This record gives sequence, C-alpha cells and structure tokens, in this order.
Amino acid sequence: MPSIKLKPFNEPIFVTRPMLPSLKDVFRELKEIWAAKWLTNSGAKLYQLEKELKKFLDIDNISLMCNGTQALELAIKALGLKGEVITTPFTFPATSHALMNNGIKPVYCDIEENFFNLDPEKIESLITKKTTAILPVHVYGNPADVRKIDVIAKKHGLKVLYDAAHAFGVKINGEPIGRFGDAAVFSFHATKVFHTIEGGAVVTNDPQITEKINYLKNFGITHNPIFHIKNVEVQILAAGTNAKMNELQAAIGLTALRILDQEIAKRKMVARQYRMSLAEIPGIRFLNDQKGIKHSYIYFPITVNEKEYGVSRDHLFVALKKYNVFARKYFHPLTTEYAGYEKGSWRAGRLPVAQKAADEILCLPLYGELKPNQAAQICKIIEAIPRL
Ligand code: T4K
Repeated sequence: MPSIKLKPFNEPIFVTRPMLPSLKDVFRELKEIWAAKWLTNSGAKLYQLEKELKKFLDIDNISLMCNGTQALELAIKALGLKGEVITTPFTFPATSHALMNNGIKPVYCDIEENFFNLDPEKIESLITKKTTAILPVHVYGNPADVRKIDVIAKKHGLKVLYDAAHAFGVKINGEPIGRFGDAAVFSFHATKVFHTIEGGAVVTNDPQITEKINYLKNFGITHNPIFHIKNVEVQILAAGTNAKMNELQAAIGLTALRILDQEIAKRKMVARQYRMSLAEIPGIRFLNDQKGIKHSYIYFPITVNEKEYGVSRDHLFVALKKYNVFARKYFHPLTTEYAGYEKGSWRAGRLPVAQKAADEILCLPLYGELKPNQAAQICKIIEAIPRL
C-alpha cells in the first residue's frame, strides 16, 4: 500500500463562509441610507428588498424579519396554531423552539432515509384531537414531500407551515418552494446562501397572513410611519413583538441578491467535485441532485456507514479537524435528545431513521469561495483517514 502523505490546509476550512458583496456596492447602499436618515421601521430599502425578493422568489406576499426564528414564531402566531404540531426531530433547535415559545407541544415524526425529510407515511398515526398543523423542514434545501403532506393536511383540516430556512430559491418542477403550504419561512442568516447578515422572511399565498405578520413584527401596531405624518390614528391590534428587519440588513440583502447566481453556480461546481471524488469511497453516501428540482446548494451532507467505511462519523469528524477541515454534524443530536427540554414538553413517535441519520450525518464545507480542488483534497483526506 502506498504511504499516505496528506498535509493539513494552511487556513481553517469551515463548513461555510458567508457570501460577501463588494464593499463598493455596500457603501453605495449605505450612502443612500445615510442621506435618508431612515434606519429601520419600514424604510425604503426594506420595501425595495421586498419587491426584489417577490420577483426573485416568484411569490406574491412576503414579510421581512430580523431573523428566521422570529419569522417562524410569528408565522405560527399568524396561522393561529395551538395544541400539538407534528414536526421533525432532524433539524436546528429553532424549529421546535418556535413551537414551544408559542405554548405548542411538538410531536416528533420520523423522517425518510433518502433526503432526511418528514416521512409522510408516518404522519397520520400521530394526529390527535389537539393537532392543528404540520411543520415540515426542507432539510438541506431538498423539498419535503409537499404533495403527500398537502393531501394529509386537507384530509384532517390541518395547517401546513414549512420551515424553508435552507430552501431559498428552490423550485419543484418550476414551482417556487414558497408557494406550498399555508406559509413558508426562510432564514437569511450569514451562513445561508442568500443572507442579510441576520434576517428571515415569511412568504405566503394569503395576503391577510402577511398583513397580520406585518403588525405582529411591529409590536402589534398597524404600522406605517406615514400615518404619523398624516395624522392617522394608529391602533394596537395584538400583543406583537419587535421582529423587524432594519435598513442595513435590507441593504446587505439587495447587494447579496446581485451576486447570488454566481455564488450558486460556484457552489454547484464544488458539489459536483465532491460527488466525483467521493463516489468510490466505501461507506460514504451523498445526496444527488433530484430531477425537476432547482437546488440551493446550501450544504453538502454525507453519511458515514462505520462498517463499510472503517471508522465512525465521530472519528472522521475529529480526524478532519487535524487537517484544518471543520465539518459539522448538522443535525446531531436529534431535537428529542436536547438536555434543556423539560420532560413532557414534547411527544414522539418511533424515530429509528432520524436516529440513524443523526448518528451518521456530516456536512462537508460548501461555499462559493471554496475551490473544487480544495474539495477534491478534502475527499483525499476522507479516503485516507480509515487507513491512518
Ligand atoms: N430552521 C432551520 C432548519 C435552521 O437551520 C435555522 C438556522 C433556523 C430555522 C433559524 O434561522 P435563524 O434564526 O438563524 O435565521 C448556524 C446558523 O446560525 C443558523 O442560522 C442555522 N440554521 C444553523 C444550521 O447554522 P451555528 O451555531 O452552527 O453557526 P456557527 O456560528 O457555528 O457558524 C457555522 C460556520 O459558519 C462557522 O464555523 C464559520 C462560518 N461563519 C459563521 C458566521 C456566523 C463565518 O464564516 N462567518 C460568520 O459570520 O448555527
């Protein structure tokens, strides 16, 4: 066997790096904000970003927020969800926390093994008299089974709210992901393909939901700063919160949108390289692009079958760090394993597929600035690790 000599990367290779618009472009936006002296509360940049996102995402109604978590919490409020909501345990904590912070009990349903999304075949057995909705996540931007979920929801009179935090710009046979369900939520966090540093949005086909979210995110105030100028009486319609997106966030979004297509194209090349280089490594599985799906290339998850690969996912995770490669275990542990959850605050069906996924998953670095040859080098390291 040839001796294995692999050098660590000179700089750390993180799971992701934010897409950064040119400072020149950002300064141009900032200058306009400075000139207007309008920094938050329904400013011009917010409206411009809403308009551009509606066009980009091909959706009719959008409400921009300070982050994806608040977007989820307010979407849950605006849809009037209560009691129990069926969701996935294979996600980021924000999905469940948004339910719990609304006094709702998450009910965890197992996932399917191909794309790690909610398994529609296992949803119905978890429905009770208290169930008001289904909250699936489009994990890694791969769409959940929207058709089957829609049929189940209609049959049982349930609402559907999609956590589309990973699925910005995704389309299913040309149909934008934001058009499915009663509403969908995006995250615009710095680690997402499109970002506003921190930010998020609720999109929906129903203008009344957007209207509701727009006052819920603004303390419940029927808002428009122009009201004050025109001497229109404002009203407090509900116990809202402060979840607004400010003008600087919106400006970053506008500049980010201009370079997004390039970023996605670069990520696609990196993903292609990973797939070529990983194909022959026993025990490593990756997800392929699906026919009819426009992908977001937000993460590059692999699973590690310990028996076939030779060492465990955890061994690989730690060993990669020695080479300056910082992969992430998105999503381990399962939500149902969180130490901070009070007993009785959730209910779960059997979760064997989700548990296996959490034990085997590893997200490899993926971002526009990562070069395909760096991805190839990461794969060489992955190939060598069991023999070191
Ligand atoms: N639903 C789902 C399914 C989600 O995945 C998320 C968030 C949400 C809802 C909630 O949306 P937000 O409220 O966040 O908008 C990150 C993100 O903070 C989080 O947005 C994301 N999901 C989650 C999957 O990942 P961490 O704790 O892993 O991030 P962190 O700080 O370790 O960053 C990861 C890597 O990114 C770093 O190792 C280096 C790089 N990085 C990060 C930041 C912040 C940079 O290079 N520059 C940066 O500025 O949660």
